[in-house]
Amino acid sequence: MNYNIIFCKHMKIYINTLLFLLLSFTTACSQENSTDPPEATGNLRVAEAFPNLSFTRPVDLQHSGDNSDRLFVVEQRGVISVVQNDPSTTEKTEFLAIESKVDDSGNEEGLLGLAFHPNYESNGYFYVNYTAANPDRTVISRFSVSSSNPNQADADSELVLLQFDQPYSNHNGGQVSFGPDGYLYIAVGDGGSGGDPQENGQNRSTLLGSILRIDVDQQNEAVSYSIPDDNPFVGNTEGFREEIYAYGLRNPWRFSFDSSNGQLWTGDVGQNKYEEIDIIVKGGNYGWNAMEGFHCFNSSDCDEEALEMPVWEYDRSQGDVSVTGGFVYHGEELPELEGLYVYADFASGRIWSLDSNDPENPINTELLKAPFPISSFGIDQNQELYICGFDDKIYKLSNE
Ligand SMILES: [Ca+2]
Ligand SMILES: [Ca+2]
Ligand SMILES: [Ca+2]
Repeated sequence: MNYNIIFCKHMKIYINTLLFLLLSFTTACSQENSTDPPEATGNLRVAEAFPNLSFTRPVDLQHSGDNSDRLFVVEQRGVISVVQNDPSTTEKTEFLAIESKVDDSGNEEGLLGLAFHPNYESNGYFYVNYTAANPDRTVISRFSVSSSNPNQADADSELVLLQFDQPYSNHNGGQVSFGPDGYLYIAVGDGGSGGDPQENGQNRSTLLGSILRIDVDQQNEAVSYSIPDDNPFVGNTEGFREEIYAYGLRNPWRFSFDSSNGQLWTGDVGQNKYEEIDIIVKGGNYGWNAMEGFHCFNSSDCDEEALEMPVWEYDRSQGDVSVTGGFVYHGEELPELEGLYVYADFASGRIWSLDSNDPENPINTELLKAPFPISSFGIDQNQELYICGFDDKIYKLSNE
């Protein structure tokens, strides 16, 4: 046993915890100094969805699409819990536990995303996105539910679809989601460090800095997926990875599809100045690291031609640090949000709605400032919106 490695790993966890506490502390201070009401602006407030339950560093929330009204909460350490979607529930069941496979020693590492197959009810397949060590890498895998217990996955059923090296511990993307086309979309960050030192964002011969799209239902001879025929770089002769759907992204941690029109919305985390919201189009180049938001990055002049501009950006002047992409709301409980994109800032806890019906004049409205960091949003089978609080609780927006 190499105690040095274990010691270093624990030191790394300790340092990351300190950094996180520092970030939380800074957030708490800025909230105290704010003249805004701490919890509510307008009629909306945050309310605990499951007052009797806590989750350790929840980073994703999904439903299984089988009308069972269950919610699956992903904990960064490598655990997925399942709960019945009832606010009075006192029970959570461990659906999958893969801590031994997952490397969560870095603040942005761990089990980061979960997607249920569109035919989950019949095939029992679900997909995860996690980081692993030796070597540091991202793993995209399929698992199966147990044949005898719908609240238990078969931990031995892993089929690895895709792995790629991670040069630094941060910027690992995280989202995995099926699009309305039935293909699996995967968020991949630029690899990490700061400023994209390896220039992965603009390099289409790496998967880093992209949103990928693969077909998990057709297996190629060599790998357990195939490339959709109409992926934008299919058949290229320049060595571009054919999995790439869009590129020039820094860390598109969370994305989602608008269920009314299929538009793909993402929050792309910025470097030091601007956080951005993008609508992702096939083959689009979102500019990183030539641009950060609407601005040239590290230069006074950059070539904006052929780049996709954000729908919206915000700067960091009000204590915001890192965008958490959300959903275009189509639930029933909050009719005032119908058709609006709801998203947040991780550190400040501010939650906004964005109306981009007139793309030339998007209307961004602050809904409220939550008193906790916001790692992710999720929806249930009725498209009602949930919030993963990094205070280990799950919340809903409420107008009551
Ligand atoms: Ca990384
Ligand atoms: Ca790339
Ligand atoms: Ca951009």
